[in-house]
Parts: sequence; structure tokens; C-alpha cells
Amino acid sequence: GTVVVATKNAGKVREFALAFGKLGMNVVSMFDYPELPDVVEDGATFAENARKKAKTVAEALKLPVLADDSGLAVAKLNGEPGIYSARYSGAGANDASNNAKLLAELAKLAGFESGKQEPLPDGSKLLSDARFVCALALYDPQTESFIESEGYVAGQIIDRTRGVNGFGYDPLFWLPAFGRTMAELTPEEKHAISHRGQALEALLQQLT
Ligand code: ITT
Ligand code: NA
Repeated sequence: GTVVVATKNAGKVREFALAFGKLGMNVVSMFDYPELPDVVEDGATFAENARKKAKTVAEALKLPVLADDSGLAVAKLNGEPGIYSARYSGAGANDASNNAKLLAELAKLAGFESGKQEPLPDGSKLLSDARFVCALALYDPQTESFIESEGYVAGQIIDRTRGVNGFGYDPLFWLPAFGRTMAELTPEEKHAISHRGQALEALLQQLT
């Protein structure tokens, strides 16, 4: 079968295609429906935004639709950028400008640090605890009902980008258990531990 995912994020599309491909399903995204307008993400939470994206697109297509709202919460930034992760660096934001903004915000705090953090072997330093959050919502317009889930992964923000896999903040997201950033994991490794992988597993549990 086919799963419609209400996203215009190519990184998310790749990850859902990998996951659903293993289940023998293929994924279509908003790249396949260019005529549909963008959904305004004005919710106060990841879950609210995911529900709005899923319901809006599902009602337009008259098909069940899955949506993902996700982001990065950085402890030393009081949980920012959070639900504003995609637009952290302002108008025209992209992954590179958002990563630069994150390092700039953490650099502002560096003067207050005691310097107790030992550098890693390559000289890099870990700047803050952080976690990725993913809220999924599947809306069925026929039954007018949602199935929802959330997933999380804990890590730390490293002071320089490492790795080329994944997308978004992955090159700055250090996983102590791997000794690598999320962008240094293979797609399979990322899916096995990521916020999105966890959320998808929880969603599938509810469907079976
Ligand atoms: P859609 O709303 O069209 O799905 P989007 O990119 O605007 O695409 P979000 O509003 O959910 O999606 O914003 C999520 C942002 O959080 C995304 O742009 C990334 O910067 C970041 N993010 C989410 N998941 C991530 C992941 O697995 N790895 C790295 N960064 C991630
Ligand atoms: Na969002």
C-alpha cells in the first residue's frame, strides 16, 4: 500500500520511505501534491502541529494522512528552539543557518561556563544536553479520528558539525553511546534510535 505523509521536508521523506519500505509500503509526500497549500503551523505543541498538518491534508485528499512535527530542545537554551526548530534562524532558514544560529546562541553562554568539560580527542567540546522530539499524528477523514504518538532521543550539542548523513541538526547532535553525531550514523542506525523511529514504532503498535 501507499502512505501519504504531510511533509515538505526531504529528510523526513527519506526516513519514512526507509521505514515503510521495510514493511512493503511506499511513501508519497507533499512533493507529490504541489498544488496543496502549506499548512500554517500555529500550534503550541508538537502534537498540535502534527494533528493540524495531518487533518488539513487528509481532508483535502480524502485519504488517511500521517504528519510529523519535530524539533530539538536544548537544555541550556531552556528548551529552544523547540517547536520553532525549522525557522530558528529566521526567514529563509535552512539547515546550515539553523545550525550556525544554534552554535551562536550557545557561544553566548560559553563565558559563564567553568570550563570543566574535557575536550573530546579531536578537540571538540560538548555544550549542552539536548533532545530531539517527534510527534506523529495519523488522521482518518472517514472515521474523523486520530492515532498519535511521540518519540524522543537524548544527546548533547557538540561545538562543531560532524557527519553528512541525516538532516537538520543531526551534525551537531552528539550521541555519547555511539561516540558519533547523528549525522555520522547510517540511516538504519539513526532510525533504530531516533525520535522519529521511536514515535513510528509506538504508532505502529497502536495499529496492530
Ligand atoms: P514539514 O512541516 O513539512 O514536515 P519542517 O521541516 O517544517 O517540514 P517541522 O516543522 O517539524 O518540519 O520542523 C522540524 C525541524 O526540526 C526540522 O526542520 C529540523 O531542523 C529539525 N529536526 C526534526 N527532526 C530532525 C532530525 O531527525 N534530525 C535533525 N533535525 C531534525
Ligand atoms: Na513545526
